[in-house]
Amino acid sequence: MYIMSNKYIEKKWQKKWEEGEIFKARPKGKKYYNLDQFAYPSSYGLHMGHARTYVIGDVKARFKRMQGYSVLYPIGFDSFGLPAENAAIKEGIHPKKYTESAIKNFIKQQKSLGLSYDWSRLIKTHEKSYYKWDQWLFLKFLERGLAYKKKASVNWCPACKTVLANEQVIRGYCWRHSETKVTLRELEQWFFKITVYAKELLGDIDKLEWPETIKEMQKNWIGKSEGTLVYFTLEDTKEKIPIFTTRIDTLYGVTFIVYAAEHPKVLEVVKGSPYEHKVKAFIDKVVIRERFERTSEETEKEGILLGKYAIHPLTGERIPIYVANFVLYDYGTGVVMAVPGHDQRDFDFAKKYGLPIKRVILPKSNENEIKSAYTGDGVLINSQIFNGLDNVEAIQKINKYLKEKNLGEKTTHFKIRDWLLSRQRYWGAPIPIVYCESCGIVPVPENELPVELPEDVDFSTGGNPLMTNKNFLYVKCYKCRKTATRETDTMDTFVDSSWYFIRYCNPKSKNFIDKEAHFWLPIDQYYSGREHATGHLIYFRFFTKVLRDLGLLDLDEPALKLFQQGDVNKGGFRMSKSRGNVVDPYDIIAKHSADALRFYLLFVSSPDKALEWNDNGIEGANKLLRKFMNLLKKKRGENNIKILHKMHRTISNVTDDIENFRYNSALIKIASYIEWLNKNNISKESLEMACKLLSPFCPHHAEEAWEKLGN
Ligand code: ANZ
Ligand code: ZN
Ligand code: ZN
Repeated sequence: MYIMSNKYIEKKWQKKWEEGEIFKARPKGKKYYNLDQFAYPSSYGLHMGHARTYVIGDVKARFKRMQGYSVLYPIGFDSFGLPAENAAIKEGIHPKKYTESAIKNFIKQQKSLGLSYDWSRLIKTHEKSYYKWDQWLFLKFLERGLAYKKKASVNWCPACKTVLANEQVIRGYCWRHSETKVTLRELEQWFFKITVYAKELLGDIDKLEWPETIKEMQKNWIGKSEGTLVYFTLEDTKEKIPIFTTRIDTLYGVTFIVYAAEHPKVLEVVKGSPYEHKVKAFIDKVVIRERFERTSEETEKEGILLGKYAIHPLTGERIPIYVANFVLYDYGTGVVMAVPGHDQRDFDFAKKYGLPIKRVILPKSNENEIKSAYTGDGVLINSQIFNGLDNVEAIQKINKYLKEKNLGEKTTHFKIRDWLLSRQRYWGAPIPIVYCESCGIVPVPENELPVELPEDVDFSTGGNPLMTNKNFLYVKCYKCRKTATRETDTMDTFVDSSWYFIRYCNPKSKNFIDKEAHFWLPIDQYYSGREHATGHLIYFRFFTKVLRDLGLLDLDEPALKLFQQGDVNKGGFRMSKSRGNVVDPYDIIAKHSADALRFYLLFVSSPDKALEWNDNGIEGANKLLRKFMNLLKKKRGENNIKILHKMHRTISNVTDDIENFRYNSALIKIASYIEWLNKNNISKESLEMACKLLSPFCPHHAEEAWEKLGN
């Protein structure tokens, strides 16, 4: 009876599913919002890594439907972004054309896997019906003071005459001009004030059922640091130098002060001094030429004297001031009190430049010579009135003392920075702002949205192509009707993916949010990779909180559960185009079957662990499917205790395994059940149960057998 080809079975059921709108999400009853991360439609198409995560999500969706849930399982395309624009520049294809053909191909591949998406909710971020809402949200953020403009430095290629994204800068050179060094330029750019939410974003992490590694990465990224703001003074001018430290207990061990190279004070204090020239050259080297390497651990610490002194707040000592590459401008106050006795970076620097190293906390072991920084706890020494205190206690005492003398105070710093959303790029959502000579920055009124991205632009000029369309560029000011110019920056594509999960709830609605959104949200199960831990996975949490505060959502968090799939490797390396070790899922499906591929991807390893691709593995999957289909030929009898026992045990175990993403273990039990049926007397019910158990994993074969059994 197993004469129907795999191809035929797959086509047949995929067609039936589509025509019957089987997977259309209907908002009633118990809901389950199952979400695969947005797809980026690259022209390479879908690779095995995608195939694996999609199949993992699809099993869950099918399983939850079988349990009686209304399942929302949508898909869409994050279709703006740099790669499409690069292709346009390099190959002369319009990004829209490039993107749309890539999407078509992607959908074909997704469908061939038999994924049970609700295709009626498909969204594409490059369509104006979508990005209109990016713009609308931008205006809301602006009203709330959560969007603002400030100067920030960007990578600039003098040959391209354009801004480069970080990934277009290769070891300090332009990706298209390997001879041209990238420089820095200060441009006015738009930011979202994510820092306002730093505390809440951090505090709520523990409410999430997410992989610990991702939660840890977010905590570090947000980076809460409790410390002290202490004031040294500049000897010459008596100006205060505010310094952030987490180790105020080491205050008496400070032997020099270090500024970040970008700090404006540096040039100010050396101006007109004999040090000026050298300091300028040093800054130029660090800030521009070594920009990309300097924060790495291995980079040699380097600095230069400013020829100025700071006065220690408690001892009154004169302390030399340096500028060096290892201090970051945008952390703390951009200046460090260096304690080489207890901080290893400071120690390395002091060794290199022959600066004094002083212990102020007694190391636990005896020492004749100081060989490295001592970073442990201990008792304070060389610290005047604080001598003899335990260092943790000393932090409290010194803080109190400084506060009384107005020399410092306790403070908390976060590492997270505001989100720079401006891109000097064409292929993105235009920021809805115009600039008018009389009125200044004028937001585009809501009823004028969307600000449409024009198709007719010139990619050959270098620069931002949007500036080449005069009809786009010049506009009547919305306030005074005089000629104004449009903002030509477009939005970071992470804006698009920060709220897409809301749009799926009502993709065609005239409102941003309607009743259905409240039904489906929050996401019950999300699938995303660790590469998004400190990007997308923070941004969509931030948006959710802002939307809540705007009164649009009543949620604190977008996704309660997050699943992170393991890599797909071949030859021990993660599959990737650049490594040349990709296996195309489409080829495997064409050669074998979607169900065989699905089975294989889920069987060989636990979904959260790496999977080593093996070309022979797929044969095993085929064999099992054949065995399963051959059961249909077997003579069927009545249920008996033995059958019922085996069957119900399997149901119970498999259910539990699927619930907990132990798909491989579920499949082992299903395979053994099929094996058992093969060797024992079987009933119709036990066979039907095999179909049901297998159907989330290999839905085409399961449906076919189910139908053959008369259902
Ligand atoms: C004195 C000191 C002594 C420090 C000691 C550490 C150990 P976290 O915990 O990451 O917040 N720091 C402050 N601002 C900096 C900047 N802009 N660039 C580089 N380093 C900076 O780290 C806080 C510590 O990092 C601060 O405490 C400061 O060094 C350094 F035994 O001050 B510490
Ligand atoms: Zn260039
Ligand atoms: Zn105006």
